[in-house]
Amino acid sequence: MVLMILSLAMMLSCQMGETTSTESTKSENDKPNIIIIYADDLGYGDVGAYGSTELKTPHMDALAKGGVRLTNGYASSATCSPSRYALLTGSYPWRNKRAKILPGTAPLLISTTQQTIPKMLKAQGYHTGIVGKWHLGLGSGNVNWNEHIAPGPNEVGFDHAYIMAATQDRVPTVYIENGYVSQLDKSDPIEIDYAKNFEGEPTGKDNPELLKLKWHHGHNSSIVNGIPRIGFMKGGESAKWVDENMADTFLVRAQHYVKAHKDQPFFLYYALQQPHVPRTPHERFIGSSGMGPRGDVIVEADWCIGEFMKTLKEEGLLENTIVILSSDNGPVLNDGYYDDAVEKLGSHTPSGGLRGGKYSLFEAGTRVPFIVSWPGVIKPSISDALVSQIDIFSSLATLVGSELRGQDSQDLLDVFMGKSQTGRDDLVLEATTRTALRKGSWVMIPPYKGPAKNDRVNIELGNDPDYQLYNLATDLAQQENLATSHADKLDEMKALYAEIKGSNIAENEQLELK
Ligand code: NG6
Ligand code: CA
Repeated sequence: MVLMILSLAMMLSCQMGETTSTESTKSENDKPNIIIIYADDLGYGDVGAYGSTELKTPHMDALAKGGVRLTNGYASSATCSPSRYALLTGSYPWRNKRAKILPGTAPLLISTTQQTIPKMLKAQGYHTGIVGKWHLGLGSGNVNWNEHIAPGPNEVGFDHAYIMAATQDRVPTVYIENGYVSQLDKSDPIEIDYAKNFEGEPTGKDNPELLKLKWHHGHNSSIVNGIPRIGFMKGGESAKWVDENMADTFLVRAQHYVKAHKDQPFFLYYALQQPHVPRTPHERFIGSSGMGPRGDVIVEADWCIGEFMKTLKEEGLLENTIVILSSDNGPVLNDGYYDDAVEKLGSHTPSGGLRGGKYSLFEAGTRVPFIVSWPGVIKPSISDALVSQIDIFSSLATLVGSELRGQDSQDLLDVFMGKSQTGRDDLVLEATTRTALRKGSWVMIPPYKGPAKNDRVNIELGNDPDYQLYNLATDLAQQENLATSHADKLDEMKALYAEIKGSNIAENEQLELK
């Protein structure tokens, strides 16, 4: 019956001189859909395909199994905003002095004149969408959250945007759809301030009795949904998100986006909020990992990826869609709330044996899960090639026939397609405005002032008064500093580092060049 109706419809459309839907889809399908699934603070060792045995991530593992699993894939930075900036623009974050962890009131970090992946793809006929975490600033200062909020994602290339402005732990705790706060009641306007509270409003610091989640450090300003946040917020009651529903909300939006735009090539940036704090699994996932909320939200994120992939399959898009899965920076356990991340970790190692974690110049800060899947096109493989998320820009440009290139972005399409094992020669790694250089298997970290370790998060930052030099080929865990014993190598690295960074040497950098 269905078939009959279909063939009748096709006959009719042919008679009317139109191409059949099958034909038009085929020609458009020459350009694959492109999806970037970007987790927040997911560590190298948090994924089964990267060695996690305690924490199960079957859906991420399935992507890895069917695609290229990169073992030397890096986020450009050990924190969020700089990594996202670099991912979308193909430029090193340290070129932009404002590319630091942004408050919810920060102006847009990407210039509207800058090239971005979505702009580049739009010019090649793609529809472009973002669902999830933005954290790249909005407006041009002093945003009025009750009116049209711009510039933002729509002004840097996204046709459609359904986002949270900053992080789940920062105000405003509302969703923003194409520049407008979703579900806002104008008679209860939103006010945001990162410096001072609004009179009479409770805070995490003064009203512990109102909290369902206790703060450990930071996170003691406004309370939303029983969770103390960074920054002060007043009003906007009807628009406030329910943290426990966030995963479902973004998933449904991402699925809807795919269904709505499947008839033209599309680019979707699906930016998951997990496992960043506050970790608030939906009740379906509570207890699912045995590791407390951090593990549970990773299980939840993995489920979301599975559901999302199911939608691609149901819509017949699997074979014409590239899915890139990665994370914006490495893992952290206690990032400011008492949520048992440390206490219930058991034998799981989020860093996968790498040194450091989020905020760190050591490997676990920036080396992240990095998977490229395109069923039927990419032959499953494991690649040790050195690649950065910065390279996605130019590689996708080549794929879709664009001549545009990101400033620091290398065309590594063949690596991402599993056809070559030759990645970058070198890469500058960044962590909270400090930088280091990787070249081949060597990593050089210049001297930095500052504590060796951030005790609150219990992570070694990579700071040392002396140069550090590690050979990852023999010392993946960065235990043996070879700066003295390999002085020639150190000099070579210093010279290249100075050449790449040029005048962009950070203020706290104790760089001594001969
Ligand atoms: C830090 C927050 C941390 C997290 C981070 C941003 C404190 C003490 N810590 O300042 O909890 O929000 O910023 O993380 O406030 S990121 O992944 O978005 O970069
Ligand atoms: Ca992050």
